[in-house]
Amino acid sequence: SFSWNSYYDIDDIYGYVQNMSVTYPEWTELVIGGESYEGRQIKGLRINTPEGREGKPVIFIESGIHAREWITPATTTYFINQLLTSEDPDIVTLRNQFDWRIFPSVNPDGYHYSYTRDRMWRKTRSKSGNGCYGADPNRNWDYNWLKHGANDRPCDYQIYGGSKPFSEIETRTLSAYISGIENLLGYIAFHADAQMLLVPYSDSAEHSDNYDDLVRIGNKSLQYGYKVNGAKYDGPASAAELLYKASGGSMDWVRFALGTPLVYTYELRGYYFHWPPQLIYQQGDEVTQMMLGLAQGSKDLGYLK
Ligand code: 0X9
Ligand code: ZN
Repeated sequence: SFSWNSYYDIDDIYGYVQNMSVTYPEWTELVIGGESYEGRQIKGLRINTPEGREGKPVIFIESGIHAREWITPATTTYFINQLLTSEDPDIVTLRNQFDWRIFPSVNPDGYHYSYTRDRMWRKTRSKSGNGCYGADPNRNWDYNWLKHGANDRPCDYQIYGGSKPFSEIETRTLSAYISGIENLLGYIAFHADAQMLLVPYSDSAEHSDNYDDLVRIGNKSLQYGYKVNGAKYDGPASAAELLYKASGGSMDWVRFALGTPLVYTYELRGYYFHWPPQLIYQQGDEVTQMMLGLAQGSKDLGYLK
């Protein structure tokens, strides 16, 4: 059965998601966020009761957009488990505060390929021309597409932006799902393994209008996380300034094309995308506290009633 001391292939991850929807029918709804090139459904959970979620802001969690960043789906299922089973009153409050949409793996084909064939695979698995496969799904969103830190070479192993914005079925369908969400307050993307907290812009050194709020709330999140393992994350700061300029990511599209107020990229821990499976729970507990800090910070700054 499913646990958090090993890494699982995509069928088991989605099986866990499906199981939770059956085990906690009052609290969860299985949701399909989109589909993949190889025909998989991108499965997620909506968490809260129908009455509980009414009028509550949505927080969306996007995980595993990069195939090789295995700690992100593992951490996200860990967090789902916390929301559904923890008796810690703070976590119970966190569950009840939002209309959660949580997607542990938004690049299922890539993840499966990384799991079974090529550990360092990052992209999708579409046929991209010249006999090569895949585009970087975090360079494929329709905001400043291909402007910085991406290229038009299908055989590039890392940062091929795709043949056009939303050329990949995963980003096209997922972005349509996200566009349909009313009351989207927060969007969180999990990556590995730079151990940083990043906010928009991803491709300009300018600061967006609520940049200072994003940094304050992000600091609260990092403070909460720090208490768990004493792990220090860099930031919060703009992705362009702290990491590198990269256009076409989900973060800037959700922030500026949709106008979502609170948008973050968490770069989790690891070493060349490896994180010991026996220690998934450490990353999971840290992220759970980070989400508590994020909610607290949002409340302190008036984003949340
Ligand atoms: O390059 C990325 O997409 C992310 N780093 S990773 O090493 N996990 O690939 C950073 C994403 C930050 N946001 C954007 N630059 N859009
Ligand atoms: Zn990544």
